[in-house]
Amino acid sequence: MSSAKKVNSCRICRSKKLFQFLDLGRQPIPNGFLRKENLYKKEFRYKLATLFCKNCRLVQLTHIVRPDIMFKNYAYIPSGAKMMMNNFSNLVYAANQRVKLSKSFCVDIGSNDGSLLKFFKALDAKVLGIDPAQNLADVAIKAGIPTEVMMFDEKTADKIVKSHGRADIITATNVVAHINNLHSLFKGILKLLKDTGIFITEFPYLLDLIAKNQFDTIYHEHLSYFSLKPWLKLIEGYGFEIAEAQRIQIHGGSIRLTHRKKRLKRISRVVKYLMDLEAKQGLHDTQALEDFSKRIFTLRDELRSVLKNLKDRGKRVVGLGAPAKGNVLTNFFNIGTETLDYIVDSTVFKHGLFTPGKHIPIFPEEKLLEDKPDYGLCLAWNFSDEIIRKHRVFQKKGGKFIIPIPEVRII
Ligand code: JHZ
Ligand code: ZN
Repeated sequence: MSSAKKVNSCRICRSKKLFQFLDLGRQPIPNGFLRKENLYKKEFRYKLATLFCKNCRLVQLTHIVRPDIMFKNYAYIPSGAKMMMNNFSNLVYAANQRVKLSKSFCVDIGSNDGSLLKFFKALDAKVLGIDPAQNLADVAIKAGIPTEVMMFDEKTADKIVKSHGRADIITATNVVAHINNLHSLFKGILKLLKDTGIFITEFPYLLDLIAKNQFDTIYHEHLSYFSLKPWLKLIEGYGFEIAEAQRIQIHGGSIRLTHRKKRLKRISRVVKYLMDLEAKQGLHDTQALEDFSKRIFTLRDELRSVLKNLKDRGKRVVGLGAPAKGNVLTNFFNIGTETLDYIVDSTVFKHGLFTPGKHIPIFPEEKLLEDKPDYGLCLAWNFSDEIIRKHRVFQKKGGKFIIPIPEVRII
């Protein structure tokens, strides 16, 4: 496979009736943070645009960047945000209500630094992480979370069953959107999960993404943007049903789904309710998506004009958080070091690096208080409450926050 491949048919239903609705241009990979010595090198850029499948309604990217380019050495860890850890603890609490965790076997797909599995382990479950990023697996293993460095699919599922046996619980948080072959994923889950087992997943929910202008969640890593309608079609093909669906706050609005082997004749009331809501919001049609696209261009003009006004008045602005989504926003809105002096972020891995595309330097969060800029543009807007709380001394000393999404707000 060359470094990027064009999508010609839908990932779930194989239909070729694909409608393009938002074009974010050519962008570098979203977690492609750069070392200083590499800044002069040419960065690869890949088209970033979205398609809507008129048959099953799955929203998906027009191009797939080769996964090893994006995931072998990964800069993102969830454990830098308290909100993430609370969410994981909550997931494990809910799982424990369904399956007695003590002595059960839990496999986490996309296990990152082992943050989620630590909560399962604390309840005496046997755990195994699966992740293609060697740098993060090393961190997890050091922390006592056994981890296999691999991508999960039908073939690797066989290997895991052979060496570890079948699982009582499989989790996959913020990772199914990253997987191209969803059919191989589900074939793998069928092999690995016991008949009595449950599969829990979380992903950003398309309903929130569209309603709250979260265009910067759209990046090369996220190949699919799910609503329940296409998701249900996918899981029913593998004999699963949704035993529980819960909208959660994480990442600006996600959905947590608990699956089990199909028992009921009909879909549950909550799933039906959510699918009706999706239809009402126009997600099963193209109009709402086209309107969303237009709103993003208005948002771009608004944010650029607020920032220009501040710069004209001699104010100093920095970025708060260097998430992948921040790189989409700064690249698409064309906001670089002429506007943001630097970005502060809690992730040690990102310190001393520069953002892809705009080359904005990243520093530890302590710099904010030492340097006292006038404004902080909250690029990790999904954690804005936590970030504002953390930087209350900056605020007390006159610092202000700019929240760019869903619309520009100054606090
Ligand atoms: P955050 C993540 O994307 C990861 P990203 C992943 N790509 C995914 O699928 C989506 O979510 C849904 C920093 N921070 O989570 C830490 C502070 O500096 O929004 C992170 O670098 N101070 C798998 O990369 C960034 O912000 C703080 O107080 O778009 C947040 O990244 C807090 C709370 C965070 O992710
Ligand atoms: Zn489709």
